[in-house]
Amino acid sequence: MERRALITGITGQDGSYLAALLIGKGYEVHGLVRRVALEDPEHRLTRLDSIRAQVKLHAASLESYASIHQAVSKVMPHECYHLAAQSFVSYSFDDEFSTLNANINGTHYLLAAAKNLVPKCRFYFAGSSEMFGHAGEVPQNENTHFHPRSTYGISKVAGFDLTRNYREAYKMHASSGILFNHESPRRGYEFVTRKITSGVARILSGRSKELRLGNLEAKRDWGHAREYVDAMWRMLQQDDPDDYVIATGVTHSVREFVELAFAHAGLDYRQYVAGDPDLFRPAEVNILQGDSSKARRKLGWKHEVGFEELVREMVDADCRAAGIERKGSAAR
Ligand code: G4F
Repeated sequence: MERRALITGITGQDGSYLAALLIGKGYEVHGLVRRVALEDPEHRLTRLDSIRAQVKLHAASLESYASIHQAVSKVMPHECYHLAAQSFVSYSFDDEFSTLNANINGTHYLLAAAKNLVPKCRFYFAGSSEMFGHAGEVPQNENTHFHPRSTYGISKVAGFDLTRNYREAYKMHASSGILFNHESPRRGYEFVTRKITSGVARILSGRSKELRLGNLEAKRDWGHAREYVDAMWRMLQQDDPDDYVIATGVTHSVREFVELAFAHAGLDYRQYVAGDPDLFRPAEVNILQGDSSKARRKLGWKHEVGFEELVREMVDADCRAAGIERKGSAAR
């Protein structure tokens, strides 16, 4: 029997990798997108270019229960992956209200529509290591207390609690992945890793002379997004719903990322990177490091791509996109 999957946030980094994974497994893949994306496909659907003919897109707004209800009733999915969110932590300080509204209500609307229309649908919620925030222990696992440090983190805790409550109250197969930072050449330019690797390419091509960054001492557990979407799928194949930390278990500072990215391009970052106090956050998450032993044990999931390989892949991709040919850069 063909299985139907519905993905919110399908146009993003994770959504596009997940859609390709599910197509490869024989799913009929549907995506919820904003109407503007359908009207401007050249700019807004680029990550779906290679699979565009194989996905069915439906216009809906996460701010409208009616539009979500309508889309879910059309698709009647067997599996639903809720990835869409205002996901840029820094922006959540600029507009706390819209971050909370979009992220909490969007999750609630989708859960409610699934419960009303397809109660046997398996549901995935994209939780985040930002829920741990100012964590009391390192590394963090599924039992670590949440202490979010932004409205983004708070909205994800609320989404996590909603998902757990639908599981307990309505017996839905609803699971949350607590994903640590995951990157790739498809990462949005606003996030620090892509800002750095695209900045390296701009400097190499002579289009820029410096890169302005905020807190270089923050530490993150960075993995590859392509591997992390596989964990999402594995969660929904389990007999019972549950919550899982997905991480590499290794942490590096932003400074280490910068140093390696510039060095890979043959540059010394100290000559190009300038500190910008405006880019520091009002409340920072100083260190994230995940313990994904439960996912390894129960899902059989593990990461393969390490920090150095990830940084090199992102620098190489941005250099290629900028038309820079360098010796030894791996084509992918
Ligand atoms: O790349 P970031 O913006 O990612 P952040 O805040 O860790 O959040 C990402 O990962 C979460 C999972 O843990 C997701 F839930 C979330 O949606 C998102 O994908 O910032 C990483 C670190 C921060 O400590 C930040 O202060 O980099 C530091 N940083 C230093 N300079 C900067 C900059 N971040 C950005 N975006 N831009 C800078 O110029």
